[in-house]
Amino acid sequence: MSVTTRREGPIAFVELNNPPVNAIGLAMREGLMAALDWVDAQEGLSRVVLSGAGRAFAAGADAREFDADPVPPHLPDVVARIEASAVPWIAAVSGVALGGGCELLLACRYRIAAPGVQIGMPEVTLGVVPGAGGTQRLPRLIGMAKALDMIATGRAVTAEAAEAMSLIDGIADNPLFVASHLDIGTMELSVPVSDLPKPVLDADAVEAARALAAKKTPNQIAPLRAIDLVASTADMEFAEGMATERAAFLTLRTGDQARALRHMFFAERAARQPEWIKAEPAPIDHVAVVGGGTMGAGIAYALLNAGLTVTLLETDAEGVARAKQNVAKIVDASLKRGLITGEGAEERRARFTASSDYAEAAQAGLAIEAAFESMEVKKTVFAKLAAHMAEDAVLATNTSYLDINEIAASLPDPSRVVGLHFFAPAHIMKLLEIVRGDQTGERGLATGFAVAKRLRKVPVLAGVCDGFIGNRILARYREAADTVLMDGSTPWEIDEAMVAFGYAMGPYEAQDLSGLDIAHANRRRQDATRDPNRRYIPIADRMIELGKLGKKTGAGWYRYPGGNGKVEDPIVADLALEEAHFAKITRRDYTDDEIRERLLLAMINEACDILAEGIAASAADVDLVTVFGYGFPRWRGGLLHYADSLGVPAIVDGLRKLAEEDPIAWRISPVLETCLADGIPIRDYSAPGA
Ligand code: T1G
Repeated sequence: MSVTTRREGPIAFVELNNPPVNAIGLAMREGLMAALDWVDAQEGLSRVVLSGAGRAFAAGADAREFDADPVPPHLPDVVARIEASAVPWIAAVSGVALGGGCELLLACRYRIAAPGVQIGMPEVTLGVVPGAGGTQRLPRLIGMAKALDMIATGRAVTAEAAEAMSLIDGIADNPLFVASHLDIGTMELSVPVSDLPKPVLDADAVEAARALAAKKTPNQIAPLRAIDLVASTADMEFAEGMATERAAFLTLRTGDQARALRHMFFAERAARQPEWIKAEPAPIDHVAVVGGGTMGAGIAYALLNAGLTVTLLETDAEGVARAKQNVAKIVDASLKRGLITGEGAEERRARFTASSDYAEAAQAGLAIEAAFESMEVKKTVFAKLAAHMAEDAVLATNTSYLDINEIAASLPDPSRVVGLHFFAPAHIMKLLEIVRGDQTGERGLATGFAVAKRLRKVPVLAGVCDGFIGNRILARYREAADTVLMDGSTPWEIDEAMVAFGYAMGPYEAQDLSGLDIAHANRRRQDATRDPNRRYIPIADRMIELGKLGKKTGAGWYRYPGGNGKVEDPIVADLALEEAHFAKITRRDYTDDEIRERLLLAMINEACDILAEGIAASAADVDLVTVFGYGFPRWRGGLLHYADSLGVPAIVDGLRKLAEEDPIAWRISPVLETCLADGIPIRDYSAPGA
């Protein structure tokens, strides 16, 4: 039952009940209409108290319905009936009241909330605008500036903030009790919000909202549309405003951006431990981290942030001191940014120790190795961990590229080894690749998913290959970029083309941040297995020879005078010209579209091979990796959701044309051939035997 009704004397109770978060689907809208009919049929009611069962008031409209045509009763009509009810509706809010849930609030004549609630209109995060009167009622109730901030950013507000802006009328530990004991007879109920005067146009706030949207959500349509709708309330009559809002909502929800953002919303929630993993995870209350460098310190802090106890292991006293300093720096930075309190910092410090004595980690149920990227170093570390920790402790490596099968094979029990690939900065980036070695046992995998859940990371199961899912795709992205660079472009033209696509930064600026030496080490590691017939672009190697390692050396693909903003470097442009000359290449200009086509098709092609090999379990997993680990624009839905929006035929056509230039580099993935032959999107492909 989605809506339950009951009566106690003159008080009617209507409860939203669609676990887990009272998403407002068709059944709930029908239930509310039935409740309104029931209320209308009652005699002697003083009020209707509206509440939500469980941990939410209502999480908003059921986004799973947005792909289908809307089915009446429509939520704006339900909201309008509540607002027009002869018997005043009183909202008793606990948990969250988001989107349509907040719009139900606005239909009520009095709103009381519990401490700790979150009230907001996050529709733009799903690529739509409020569709049940939010853009019309909210500015009337709280003013244009505050309504713009909530609706254009999707940011929720606390009970206190909501009360301060008159979005709610009061805060109480037991809102249901207070709502049912209000002295309706004497108190002044708010007039129906839609009857409130139009808000005054706050042109500065509108301009500020547009500027913020351009900065925070570039290329996204919904925030700008929402701003227009809120701004128009200054002179548009309510009914006209409602019609305009509804039309905007219906148009946006079937658009590419809304489909992409909905895809990401649900893919992120579906990213959890697969059913087939039955084993119990190792205890993770106490975790050993090996290596106190950037990654190790970031991982340690992520664990501390999740309330876990961390023993960080280093090789010697100097390493221990460096590790302590690195972790302390992160704690202090979090403190300075107000992310944690002084007490929180102390509490984290109390759960952190660093030592060169592996015996101090003997009680830990899990170890995460983040030592130097050398196979010999890792084998030594794992031998010491195995010697000091319980036999059933899970031993994880954070390696980005090295073969975890080889690490595992060096231990008596290889089943306890799993890859936990964090992304820098490890305490901020949400992606966690859980790498399943040939021998990795279910306990190791279950432990990886348990860590992801505890740290609120997005877990993606990956098979063992060079670079797993994300770095393998990244390698192709960079190779395609270097090829375009060699054949006629510049790092800044290529970066600009990809920023225009929606990346926060292009491949060259990104590499300057991470350091060119990492990719260089990987190219050297791959020398022995590289296809001699595959084109090799030597420009990046020349950069290393010139000591241009990136921002950390003051110069990489760009120069960073004084360590600040990036400046195009003519030396780099000349380097490309020189290498092209040596290779007897006739360079040409590349348009932004040509650059984007090459870099995106290279990644799509590689991602399809990753699906074929079972390295990734689904296209949605590849989307999670590219968005949460590599900055692929979320509003495009991730790499393969974007590919499917292009369509397999167009992708295959594009690759075939590029293959005429270079058949080896542009060999078409068999997955694309299969999808083309079967007429299916990539998301419907399943690897043989999957
Ligand atoms: N629609 C459908 N399913 C939803 C949902 C929604 N709006 N919100 C949550 N779920 C599912 C979710 O997929 C998961 O399912 C389960 O509920 C628990 O969610 C007309 C047009 C409320 C803060 O954008 O922000 O209203 O995986 O894992 O971490 O103007 O869910 O268990 O099968 O996220 O405690 C606007 C979206 C909609 C809010 C709870 N509302 N939801 O977080 O649990 S558009 C939103 C959230 C709209 C109107 C417009 C969070 C949460 P499963 P969870 P959580």
